[in-house]
Amino acid sequence: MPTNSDAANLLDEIADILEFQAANPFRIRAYRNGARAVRALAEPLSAIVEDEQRQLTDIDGIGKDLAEKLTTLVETGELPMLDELRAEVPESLIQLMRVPGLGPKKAAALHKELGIENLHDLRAACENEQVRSLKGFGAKTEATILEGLDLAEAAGERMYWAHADEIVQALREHLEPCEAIQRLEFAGSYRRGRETVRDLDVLVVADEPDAVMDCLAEFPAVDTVTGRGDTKMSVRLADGVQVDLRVVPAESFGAALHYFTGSKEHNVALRGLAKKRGLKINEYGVWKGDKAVAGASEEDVYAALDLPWFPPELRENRLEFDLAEAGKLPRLVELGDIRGDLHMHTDQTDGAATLEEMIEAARARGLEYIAITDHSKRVTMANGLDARRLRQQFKEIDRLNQKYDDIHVLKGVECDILERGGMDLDDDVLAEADWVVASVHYGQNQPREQITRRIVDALANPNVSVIAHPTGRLINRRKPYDVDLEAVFRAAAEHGKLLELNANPARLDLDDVACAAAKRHGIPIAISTDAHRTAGLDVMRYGILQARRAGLTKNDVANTRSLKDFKRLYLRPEA
Ligand code: DGT
Ligand code: CA
Ligand code: CA
Ligand code: ZN
Repeated sequence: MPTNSDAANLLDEIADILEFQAANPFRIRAYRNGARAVRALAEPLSAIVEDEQRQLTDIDGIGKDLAEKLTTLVETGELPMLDELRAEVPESLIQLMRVPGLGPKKAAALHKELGIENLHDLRAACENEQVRSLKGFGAKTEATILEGLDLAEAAGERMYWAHADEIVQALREHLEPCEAIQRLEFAGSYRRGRETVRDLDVLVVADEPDAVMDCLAEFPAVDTVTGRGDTKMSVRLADGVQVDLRVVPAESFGAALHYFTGSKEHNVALRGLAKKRGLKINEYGVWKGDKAVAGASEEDVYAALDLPWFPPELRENRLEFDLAEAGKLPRLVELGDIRGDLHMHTDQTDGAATLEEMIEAARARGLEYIAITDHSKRVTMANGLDARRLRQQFKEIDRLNQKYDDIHVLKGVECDILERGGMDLDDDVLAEADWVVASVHYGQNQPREQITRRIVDALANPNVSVIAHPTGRLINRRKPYDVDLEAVFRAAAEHGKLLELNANPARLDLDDVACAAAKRHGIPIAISTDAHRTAGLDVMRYGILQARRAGLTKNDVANTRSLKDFKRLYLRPEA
């Protein structure tokens, strides 16, 4: 059960994110006042919630809406509104407003005026004295922020792959002009597309290692050089991320790339296979006695062991060696295979763009079909749709489908699975939709049996097409529900339903292991962006990476199908 101080912190976090989003000041103040009131309470919130004679609304600073949320929080440990907000704002921006001396308002101004996305941008802007020139900032604020950044550096979680990728892109751009570099590759968990990354591993072929290391030292985001040898260097960036650089000879590049791509488990297994053949494998090459039989390319390294080249995403010693042995190493799905996007929101609920703007954005990205899936009425804080408003939206979609001939818009809805079980909208309404995404947003802390039953029952509903973010986890921030995934897989397979791989880098839900299991059950996966604004459509690539790690091929992913095939395979005949 959350303590008063936990509850107050959560309300403050809601206020922070709302303030960052420039929400209505009265709304923000309501959460701040609520946080203060809860912090000041002389007894636990639960005592008041459990006492039938008393109401939370009796407390000064707690209105009806807040009282409801706090009751849910006390009874279930959940604050669904905060979960939604956390999924809307990139983690790097939340880190930004956490920097001591900054806060949401200033963070929003820096984001808006200077395009600052993360701690690294922030440090750069401070050091270039760009921050002091902004209205409402000054040299003193700038210095305070720099001190705050030093504090934040100690944080040290694994970062989202999406964040690692931002650093990699910047670093690539910085290193590319360095003439000493002949080849450059990022290895490690980043290359394997793992959902989180601890540090970055860079491999370089160069004649003059010193020139390369000098160049890395000049990368603007570098805070400290933590180690430097003849061919090895480690640096720490302003946001605390470590980068390991190794310079290797061209004839060993493949072996080194293989070794430092990992995973360690994959490498260990490979070493075992080499040993069986009387070979030795290390970061310099594959060896027969002291003669190198391979090393320049990864293909050579694997070929020396009679193995095919493994896509890095598969190198976890989970299924890749068995697949290779059976000659069934799959051709993995690619971003270019995607033709549709089956989960997105508009300003009718908690999205930022209009229906037409979302359609235009999807067209601009070359999508052939999309499903508009706004929230249902249970999600009051997102202004969820009731039957009347949903039918209104369907009419609007019919109208727009007349207008465009290069994209088809499916009439969809993201319908909540109620806490007590059952769907938030009546079956006659759901039957009018082409595509029904069923979601758990409330009652996430229910016992395993109860929450599993809700999801399994939803899959049995003939109107439900797919389960969205089936485990509800938020990477680094919230555990999955205690759901029996095997039971969910059995139900999905039995009823011919799909499961979602939500591509939001904070969700990536189902994860790689679960997607691979779903595939074994023959369940088609829908990789969906769950976009809440037009730019949200671009997260598809993170979902693709996770799908590749699961060994999914184009045919395993429902939204690679042509509209015609998609309709034939996954929609009711009348849709
Ligand atoms: P991370 O950084 O925790 O997200 O994950 P990785 O996989 O990037 O791990 P890292 O940076 O410690 O090492 C990079 C690669 O180097 C790793 O994937 C495999 C290889 N490696 C590191 N230590 C060992 C080891 O003790 N044995 C073997 N066989 N390989 C290792
Ligand atoms: Ca690493
Ligand atoms: Ca490393
Ligand atoms: Zn959604």
